[in-house]
Amino acid sequence: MAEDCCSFQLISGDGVLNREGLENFSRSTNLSQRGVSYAVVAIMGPQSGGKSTLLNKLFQTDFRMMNADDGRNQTTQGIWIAKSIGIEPFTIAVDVEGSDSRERGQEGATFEKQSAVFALAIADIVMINIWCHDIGREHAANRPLLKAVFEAMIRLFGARKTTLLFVLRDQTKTPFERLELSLKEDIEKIWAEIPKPDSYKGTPLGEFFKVEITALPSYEREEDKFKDKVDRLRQQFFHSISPGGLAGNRKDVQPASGFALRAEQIWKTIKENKDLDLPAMEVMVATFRCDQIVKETLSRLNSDKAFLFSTLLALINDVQALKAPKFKKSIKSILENTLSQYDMEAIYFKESIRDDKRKELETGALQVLYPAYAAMLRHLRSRALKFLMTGMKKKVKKATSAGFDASIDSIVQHTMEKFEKESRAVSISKEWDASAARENLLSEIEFTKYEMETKFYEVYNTMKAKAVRSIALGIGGMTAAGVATATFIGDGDAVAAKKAGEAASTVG
Ligand SMILES: Nc1nc2c(ncn2[C@@H]2O[C@H](COP(=O)(O)OP(=O)(O)OP(=O)(O)O)[C@@H](O)[C@H]2O)c(=O)[nH]1
Ligand SMILES: [Mg+2]
Repeated sequence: MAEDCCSFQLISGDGVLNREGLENFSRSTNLSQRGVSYAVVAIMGPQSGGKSTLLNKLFQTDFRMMNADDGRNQTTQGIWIAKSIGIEPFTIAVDVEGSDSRERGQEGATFEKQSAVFALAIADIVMINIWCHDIGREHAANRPLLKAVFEAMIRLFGARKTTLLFVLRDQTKTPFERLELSLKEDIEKIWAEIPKPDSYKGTPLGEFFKVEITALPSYEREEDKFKDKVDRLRQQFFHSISPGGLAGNRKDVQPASGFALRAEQIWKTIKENKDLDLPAMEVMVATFRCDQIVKETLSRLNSDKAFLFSTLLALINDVQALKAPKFKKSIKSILENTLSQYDMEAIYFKESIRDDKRKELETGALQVLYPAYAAMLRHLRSRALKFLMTGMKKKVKKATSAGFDASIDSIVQHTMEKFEKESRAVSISKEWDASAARENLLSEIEFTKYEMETKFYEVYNTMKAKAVRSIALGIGGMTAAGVATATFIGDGDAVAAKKAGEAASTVG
């Protein structure tokens, strides 16, 4: 299926911007994914000068062209855009309503000026489409247009270095060099005439623009030659943004993902007749877009959560996974993947804004992933408790009269150290600390210890009391109680401790 150029009317003849169409265009052409690898080419010039025809031939677009049988009436109204077909990098073609229109009358001048500012603010290359025979003519239609373009550029100075590509239509027998010279003189004259703020007085035109000139044979009279020349011109739009390319000198390129918002804001400012402060606008667009990218990335992470958590849960329950820190690796790669999705889209926006928003994304992503970490901590806590119980039981069985505490203190310490180490090993952020889980574990240990201790001393003290009672009764030698007493006096303490230890080890 042939690729769709997705042309649409961006700004109506009444100056209303079609925001939905613009968003739709960005989406369906995947414009946002282009980073700074895209170019914008606009065309301006007198009405019925063959602008739409030229764009369609150059970029295989489908802008409306005048039907020759209808007479020279206005065809393109407002501003249209389309994606050029088969050109790398992605090139947006902008078709601007013809200047000097009969239909518009007086208020046409306003729209003409507004569209000139708009075209210069968004396009890397502005084609000025003029009739060859108009060059050098004092009252030619292109003069007010050039004035409008230059004045607009003064308002935008510094923001970008636009390429002005003059396309001279219906080339006559006059040698191209003569035409070129004459046009350059014209341009310089108009440039000299326009009022400039003091700071720009004497600034050469070349500071603002890169000027290129080309001429085309008549489409109507020399169609084949026209086609050949247009094919060659089309080649110049391949790699136009590379050094030496048509737009190789452009400055302060803004990422494609902010194109829609930027176009909207630029037009709004122009309509309100306010000063276009492009650097300030870039900050606004960057903040808004980076914020949007954060939201989109987080919402993707949230919708993948069930799947991601099931993978993590399998790792939590896999004993081997803990030895090889698979859980941490896995959760870390989820976070990194989330951040890199953001980086890919946000990379060309102003660094300070991009970084601030990235931190917000990281905090948000850590919040989404936190339940998996909390589940891991619960798992580690119960592992630590099991470890403690096994250790305590072993130790308590070997307990001596030196006391219960001494025999198990080391195992408690060992358990806590193990928990600390393991919980540190699964955390991927300073914000993720295990202090609450540690507190819980400590109280659980405390309680278990208390249970065992109670049991231990219950048995130990009973036995000890029994032995003491037997001694007091003065019975020795023959009776069972006597044996117990004698044993206790000999190594009885150890026996009591052993018995107590065995009893205590049944706790839990
Ligand atoms: N003489 C001549 N006519 C042309 C040329 N290219 C296109 N045309 C004719 O000029 C008429 C206007 O063409 P469009 O492409 O609609 O011109 P436009 O500049 O887009 O017109 P508006 O959008 O109304 O400003 C059509 O009849 C075209 O066939 C050319 O190179 N020379
Ligand atoms: Mg047109």
